Amino acid sequence: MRRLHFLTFFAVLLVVSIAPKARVSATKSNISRYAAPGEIIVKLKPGAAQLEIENRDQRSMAISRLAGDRADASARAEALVQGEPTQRVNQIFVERGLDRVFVLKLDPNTDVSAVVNELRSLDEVEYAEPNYLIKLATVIPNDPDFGQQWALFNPGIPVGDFVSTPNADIKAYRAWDITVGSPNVIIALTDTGVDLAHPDLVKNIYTNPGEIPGNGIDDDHNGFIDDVHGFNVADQNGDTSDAVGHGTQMAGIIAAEMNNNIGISGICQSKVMPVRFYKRYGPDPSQFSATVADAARSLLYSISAGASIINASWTTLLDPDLVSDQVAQALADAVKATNDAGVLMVCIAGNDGYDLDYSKIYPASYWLPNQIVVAASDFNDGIWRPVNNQFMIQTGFGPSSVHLAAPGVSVLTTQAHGNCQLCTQETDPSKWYTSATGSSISGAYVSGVAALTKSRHPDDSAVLLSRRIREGVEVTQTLRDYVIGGGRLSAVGAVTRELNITLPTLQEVTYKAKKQKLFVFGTGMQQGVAVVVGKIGYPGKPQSDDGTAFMAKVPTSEFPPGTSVLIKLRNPDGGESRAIAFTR
Ligand SMILES: [Ca+2]
Ligand SMILES: [Ca+2]
Ligand SMILES: [Ca+2]
Repeated sequence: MRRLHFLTFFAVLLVVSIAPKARVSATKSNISRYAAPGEIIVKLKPGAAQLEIENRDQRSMAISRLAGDRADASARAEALVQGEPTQRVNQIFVERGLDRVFVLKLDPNTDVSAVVNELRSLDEVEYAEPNYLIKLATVIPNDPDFGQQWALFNPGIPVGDFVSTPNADIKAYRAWDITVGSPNVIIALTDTGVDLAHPDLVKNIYTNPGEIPGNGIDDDHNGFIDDVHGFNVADQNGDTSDAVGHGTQMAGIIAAEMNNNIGISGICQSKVMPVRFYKRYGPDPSQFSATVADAARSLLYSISAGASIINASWTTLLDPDLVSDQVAQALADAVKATNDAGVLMVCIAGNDGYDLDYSKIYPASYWLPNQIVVAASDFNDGIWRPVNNQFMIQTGFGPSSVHLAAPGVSVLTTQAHGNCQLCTQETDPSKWYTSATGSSISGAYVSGVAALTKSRHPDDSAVLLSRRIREGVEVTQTLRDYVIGGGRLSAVGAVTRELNITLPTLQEVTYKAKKQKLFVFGTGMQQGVAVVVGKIGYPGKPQSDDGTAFMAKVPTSEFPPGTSVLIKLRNPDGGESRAIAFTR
């Protein structure tokens, strides 16, 4: 593990700025520096008596009473799943047990680690964990003129005081000869919100066509009131303006408007859907925070709203002394749901110089098939190092755990205006731009390229999109020790990449309802094939030596009698069979 000394300063700054509330009880327990005071995420086991209680308030009370004496009159348990997801999405959530996850809110002075330990010993409880905090991964250089759009096309332009290397760029211009991105592709930006009034972003912000703003009614019946330009899962309303200024930086990289004679150009002209999970709790710009529970909710909303790509330029703020204990299981459940739903999830290696081969950073380290993990590279195709110490590494990396690198140093992007920590006070919109550095930025580049690739190949699953991006990289010697194969993102490489895939054929399906076993018969099925029922993939187990029969455990609820259900096969390499309709 390599770490930066001077980053300690940054870490302290972030902890203080993100979690000022935590200072109240910081002396009590180390956990309070890393988790929301008094908050615990608890997942009940299937069949727990509390889940049977129909009345929401009574159920909340019953669950909070699991904390015993520590649950005073104000204690409550909020369901992790918000709104009322559609049947298809709800199936995924139920399959993952997300409907059994609750956020327990106790007195802020509660000794959280003691309660967590008690809850873990109860029969009803599957897991319990502190509600850890989330941290952003952008650094702002001091020099406002530092940034350029070198990352898109670099003929060797100077970047600030530095010389850059020609062709150390992602070849965006060549990809744009093929596609600039379809407006039908939605990138969910799970972040701090977006400056919705920014003239270089306004055209490419997603608008929900079925929702009437500000009438307090869920017009499109998706379970979320007034979700016009995405949703604010932290405050449970339609306000997706930028609470911090971070999301606006991401939005500009991904989809700033091209050829409008102002500012910059994003990688794609697809639609960015802000899913805000950062909360402001006071007038001072430093008063914001975010928790694992709300990050998980942002992922669930992204699934519900039909995004095909999720940008996650953030990581959990884990206590380095307790890392092995801190898998953030509720976040893992939510990421698994994004995998079930076939949404590509772009994750970052973080800004703390950790080697992810040895240190776990979440969500990157869940390492599910729909996740792609990125580290930050600079304008010479080098790994991102601090300017004043070329022996240190600043980005997270991993020669066998990080898929690729993408530009993350001193790039020009859009800046939010108004009253927020990373906001500009300028009134002239032509000055609403900033230079930004960090693996967050690298994540945004990958999301933009993913949107271009999806626009070119609309039927691609998350796995196929990920493969085109990973196999379309430019291999560099300079990055070889830091990311798998030494690859740096290439937009033209991803968009033009042809894949070798094995297309399975599904010939016959039988279902044994009593044992909940679905048998599939066909050809071309690989080890690890998934049987996809509706949208959910179930792992297939081989039933014959010649690989022509597999079995998956699928609950009866998937097959309402008399209803036609589509079933298909998906090989681990991304090859999918034609779907056949099955009726029980
Ligand atoms: Ca709605
Ligand atoms: Ca409405
Ligand atoms: Ca522009």
